[in-house]
Amino acid sequence: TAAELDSRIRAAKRTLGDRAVVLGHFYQRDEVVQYADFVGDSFQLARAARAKPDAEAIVFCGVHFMAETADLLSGDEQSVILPNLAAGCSMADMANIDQVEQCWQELDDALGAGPDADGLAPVIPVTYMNSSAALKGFCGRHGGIVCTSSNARTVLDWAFERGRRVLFFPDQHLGRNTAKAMGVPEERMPLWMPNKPLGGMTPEQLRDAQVILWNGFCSVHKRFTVRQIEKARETFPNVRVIVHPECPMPVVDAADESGSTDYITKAIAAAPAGTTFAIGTEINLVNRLASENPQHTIFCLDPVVCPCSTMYRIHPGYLAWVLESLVRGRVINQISVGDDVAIPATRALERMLATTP
Ligand code: CIZ
Ligand code: SF4
Repeated sequence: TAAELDSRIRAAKRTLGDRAVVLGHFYQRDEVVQYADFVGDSFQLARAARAKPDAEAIVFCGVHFMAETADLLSGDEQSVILPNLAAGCSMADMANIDQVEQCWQELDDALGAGPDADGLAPVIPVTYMNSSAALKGFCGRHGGIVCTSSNARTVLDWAFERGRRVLFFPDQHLGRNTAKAMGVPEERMPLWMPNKPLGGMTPEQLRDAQVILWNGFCSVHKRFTVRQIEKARETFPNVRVIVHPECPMPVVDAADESGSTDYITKAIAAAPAGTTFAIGTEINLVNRLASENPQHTIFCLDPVVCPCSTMYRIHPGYLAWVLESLVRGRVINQISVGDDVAIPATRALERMLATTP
């Protein structure tokens, strides 16, 4: 029962004390978040892991790529545990490393590998944090970098100082919304379709491209529509609509603002009491923001509940299981990135940190 699970989890956490730290992503359900020592986005949680060097085990309630990032940024002696190994991310899975290598080979053949007369590389690979460690490592090996939804624009500026074009993984929407805000015309941000020769584009399109967008998306944020924004405005004429930049471009354009979880949280905190917000992001986060901010009216743009189905795979039962195993001295469901990937992936992350400390 829920009460039994609750007392098992609390007892295990008490026994483990500082030896284990439980991290909870913003999109986790409240039944899990209640046990988290830190709650945050993927990058904040990876940093929280590093800030707890005494914790032998980091129990990461989130999805696979986030646990990998925590392993990259945490100490060598710390083990990162994902309570349910089936908690992946469909977006991260859309940029499969073999397809990425294939794409890179084709780009090399079409554009040449070396820098041009201005010293600019033909393509700089940039990956969103929401990607496998293997893809971060790929970017690290090819002069590329990682970005988050908060610093995507700064990171693209960094990339354009070094290259003619950016190859952006895996979220086409974050890439397109960011490039558009920087003034890149839409016809110069073609979509790369894996498994099509030259990604399905013509040699001219490729030559003129500024941002080549990998064909990935988040199934949660892709659901938001312009119609939902219109409806919210019909019902609440003064509503402030904020959406995450993983939403499609027409939705970002129709919203009043777009921004990362951190942006949304700060905008809500800074608003005068009594503001009405319609938010286009994951439902667990929106509901939590609503209950933590009773001075405002806050609702999710999508009336049909849309949690992230893979985040949802972390259940208190799995948490009890991994914590009790730790009590018995057993590390299960460990996520460990091998050095061949970890070294270049960390390099790509460090480039980002140097750009946006
Ligand atoms: O969409 C996601 O999964 C996000 C924004 C995660 C994160 O914490 O970066
Ligand atoms: Fe992946 Fe989207 Fe779920 Fe985030 S919300 S973990 S990007 S599927």
